[in-house]
Amino acid sequence: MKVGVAMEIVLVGRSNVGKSSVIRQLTGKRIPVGRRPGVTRKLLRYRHGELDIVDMPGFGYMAGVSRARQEEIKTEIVRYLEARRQGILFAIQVLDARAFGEIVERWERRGQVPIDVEMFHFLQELELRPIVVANKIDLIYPDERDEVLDDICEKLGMPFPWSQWKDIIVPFSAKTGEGLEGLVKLICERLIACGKPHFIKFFKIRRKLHQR
Ligand SMILES: Nc1nc2c(ncn2[C@@H]2O[C@H](COP(=O)(O)OP(=O)(O)OP(=O)(O)O)[C@@H](O)[C@H]2O)c(=O)[nH]1
Ligand SMILES: [Mg+2]
Repeated sequence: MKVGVAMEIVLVGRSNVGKSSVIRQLTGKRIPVGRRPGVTRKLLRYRHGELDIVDMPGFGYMAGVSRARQEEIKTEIVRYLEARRQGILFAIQVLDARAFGEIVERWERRGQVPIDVEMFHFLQELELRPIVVANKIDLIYPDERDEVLDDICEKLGMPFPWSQWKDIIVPFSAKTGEGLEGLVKLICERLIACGKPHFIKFFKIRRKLHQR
């Protein structure tokens, strides 16, 4: 790694799961979000001093984007992660907690490895220690959340209960901010583990947490 080159944290996930909204919550930056899948078509880089937060284009279905192009985007993401591996501190994989189970089952019925599951294993293979953000948790009734989170973990290859994987998965709502403390805690742990605890200053929430 050359001196002066920023390190990065990358956010990956299917289109429309809320990646850009999660970055908004974490940094307070006015980042474009949208209702239609495929708002972030190109990789967006938000620089804070020596840290880049990288908003990757979503993979999978996107409104008005051909299948071939969707495949290309997935390949570009994989190539990017491989090529930049040394500069990436860790990855954040965002899922739509409500939609995840059904989408995975649809892929499995077709005899295919679901793209999100493949991505999670790929991030682990690259030793990018992914944090899984189970986003849009506000759309799930509180008494159903444990079951949904158990199911997500199982589908990602981590046996239930989900509570034993709290160093990997965090329920979150980029809409209400619920779970923000849990997510920031995991980011802090990852930053400490890679010797960059001072980077936490780039997250707006740090100030909020400290004010409490
Ligand atoms: N209810 C709810 N809606 C959310 C949440 N997070 C994001 N959304 C909504 O989901 C939609 C997509 O959000 P984005 O942040 O643009 O998603 P993205 O993953 O960046 O999407 P692409 O750029 O298309 O890949 C927007 O309408 C958001 O307002 C959440 O936690 N709860
Ligand atoms: Mg986006």
